[in-house]
Amino acid sequence: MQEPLPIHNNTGDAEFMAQALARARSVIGRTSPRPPVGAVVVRDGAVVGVGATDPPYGPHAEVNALRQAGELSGGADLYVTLEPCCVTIHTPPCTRAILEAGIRRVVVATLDPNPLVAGRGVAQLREAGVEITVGPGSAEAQEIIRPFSTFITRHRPHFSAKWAMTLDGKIATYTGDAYWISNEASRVWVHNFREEVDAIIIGSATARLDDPQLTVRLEPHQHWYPRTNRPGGPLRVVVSTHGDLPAHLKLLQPALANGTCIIVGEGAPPENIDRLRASGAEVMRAEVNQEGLIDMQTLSSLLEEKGLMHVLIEGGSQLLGRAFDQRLIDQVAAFIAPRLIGGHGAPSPIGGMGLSTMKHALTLANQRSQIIDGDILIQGLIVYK
Ligand code: AOF
Ligand code: ZN
Repeated sequence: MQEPLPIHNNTGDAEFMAQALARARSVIGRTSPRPPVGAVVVRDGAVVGVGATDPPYGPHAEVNALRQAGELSGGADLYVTLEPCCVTIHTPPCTRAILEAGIRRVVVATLDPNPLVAGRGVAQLREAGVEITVGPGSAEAQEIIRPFSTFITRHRPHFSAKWAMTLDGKIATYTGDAYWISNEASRVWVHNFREEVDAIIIGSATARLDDPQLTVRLEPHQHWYPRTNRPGGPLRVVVSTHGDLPAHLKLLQPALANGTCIIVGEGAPPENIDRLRASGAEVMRAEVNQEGLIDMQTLSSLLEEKGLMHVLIEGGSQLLGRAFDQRLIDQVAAFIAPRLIGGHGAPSPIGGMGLSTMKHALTLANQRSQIIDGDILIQGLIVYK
């Protein structure tokens, strides 16, 4: 009599993938320029190994999970939030590690948008006789790697824009006061978002008026979920064509200058550059356009060269306007606070040239709206036509 085929119960796929996704989330903002990935090794219905992508250029998620599982990997199932890689870029291919460990089945949430992998990873494993399932948790997995997808396919960072405006559409009063528009709970939301990005960028007017710190300030209980530690937080970037930022700014004090990068125009006076460097900040020069402003495409390339996958533009109106005009904003998080201030001199979130007709107005995909303690938060991906 032939031995009956083993019955594999795959109903746990969603549950185990959820664990892998939680691992991936814990390293968002810590892996650039590589995607944050999570992996879980399951044997006889029990988790025997977990792993996430290390900071560059340590092991990938799969290798960390397989190492933890050790001998127990033989015949086990692997849940991974991104298709295992099959090429050596900085680390050996995960497909090889999976085959060497004797994994029986691999459950993948989504394929790798990297053109060097893009389906070849799962094809290689399938050919070697590994059972493959693609799909559980795909929506969440794609959301987690969205900045990486933009970065690897468009060769530029994924730009998110965040602003808080009053009910009458202003981001500051006519005198420039903006403390505070949104409420405290909304600001906690912003700090959680900052936790996930690689850099925060602002224009020089915002740097002067708001004198922000651009750091992540969260009490332990305010975190959305557990994250691995990230010394230094996101890189702070200020765009200042002339490099003439006042020396008293918080960003230029010893505690913050290290980890702050000032992007100046190629014609910025050398004494300004020297002064900024003396504060401890990094200074980079960028081309300027015909209007004498730093060219946004050059700016984007500089940030890409620094390996920054996700850059959050926190204003102001001018910088967001120029990014919008150049079709660089990929995603928005806009807070609308139930406050009114009026004034034709009070700025709105996006300046720049703008669009001439409503017919051309850009819309949002994956739109999400929520109320945070009375403020309204609208999020979405910008659809360019
Ligand atoms: C995986 N697991 O955890 C990650 C993957 O420069 P390297 O050698 O680290 O390779 C980076 C590429 O590997 C990256 O572009 C993406 O295609 C993939 N990332 N793959 O199997 C992981 N982070
Ligand atoms: Zn890999």
